[in-house]
Amino acid sequence: MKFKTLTQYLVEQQRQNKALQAEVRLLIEVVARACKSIGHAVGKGSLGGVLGSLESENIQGEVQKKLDVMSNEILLEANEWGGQLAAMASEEMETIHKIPNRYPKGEYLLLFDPLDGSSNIDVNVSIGTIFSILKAPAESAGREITEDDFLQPGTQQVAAGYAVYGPQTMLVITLGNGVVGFTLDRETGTWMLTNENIQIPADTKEFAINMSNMRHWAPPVRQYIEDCLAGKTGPLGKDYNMRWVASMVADVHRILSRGGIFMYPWDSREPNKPGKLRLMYEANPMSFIVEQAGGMATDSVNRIMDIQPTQLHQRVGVVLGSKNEVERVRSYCAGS
Ligand code: AHM
Ligand code: MG
Repeated sequence: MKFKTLTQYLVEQQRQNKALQAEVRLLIEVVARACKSIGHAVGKGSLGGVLGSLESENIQGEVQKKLDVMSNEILLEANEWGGQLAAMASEEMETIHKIPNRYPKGEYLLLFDPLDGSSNIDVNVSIGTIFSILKAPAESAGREITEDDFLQPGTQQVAAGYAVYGPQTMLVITLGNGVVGFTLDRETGTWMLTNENIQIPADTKEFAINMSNMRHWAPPVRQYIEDCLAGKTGPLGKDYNMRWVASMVADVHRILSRGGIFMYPWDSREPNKPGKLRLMYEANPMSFIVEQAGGMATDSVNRIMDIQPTQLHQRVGVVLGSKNEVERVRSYCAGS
């Protein structure tokens, strides 16, 4: 079987869609190359001396793993010099990373979670990289980029994607016209188009949530999960299955592969925060991908991509996946 390469796919996309700028195509290629390097580092594990934690904490107060920091550096270095970007922002950095003056600047903004699923790094379970591309506001031309320039709703994303480092290394992207997946041929180091037109089934019998937080959830979320657990004879009339990898990338990848609902809702452990996951680096790019695959993504009630961000590291509740099931959760939560 002959597969297209990522480069071929992107060049063809650009021919078909004149609005797709060459800069975006190049940017995705650079991000994909950086993901390949991260995948190599992840794959070396103890042999590369990359496992374990550092003394440092990130802006969210989380202890940084060596691979979190390495992945962040790989992405910064790879993307700094190409001339497509005005600035970058990362889950692992307090503020934005401006393109140094020695390099040309472009008009795009790149945001990423360099290594998602940090708790799985040292136990050899799938982890990933998530990214989102925005355009810098037109009025920022000729002046320094600021954090405020990044505070655009998810609907403004030009492209988004993730790489999952699992049994296979895969890259899933959207340019706003559907979702496609590439598998890394580890022998030739080439991303090959293996999954065209990815679609999430509208119905599902599989949910993903960290059940250990049940006592902290809002009553409607608790009610929904109790109804799922009640099975065929309960109000939902279905026997549900449960999966929780604790790497959003892996959980979302499963949903893109066979449907399901992923939930990390608000809970009372941190009552003043709307959720655990980050809007700009995790929720927005994943919502763009899920919507482009025919699914739905909400903060439990409202569409995530419509949220006007007020802070770079803003958090949000996340309920995404199979449309009818996300809609069901919305009806539980909106009624409360
Ligand atoms: P991270 O970006 O620090 O790795 O945290 C995000 C991860 C998600 O990938 C995953 O869905 C969630 O945290 C798991 O959280 P928990 O350990 O509370 O189940
Ligand atoms: Mg993360």
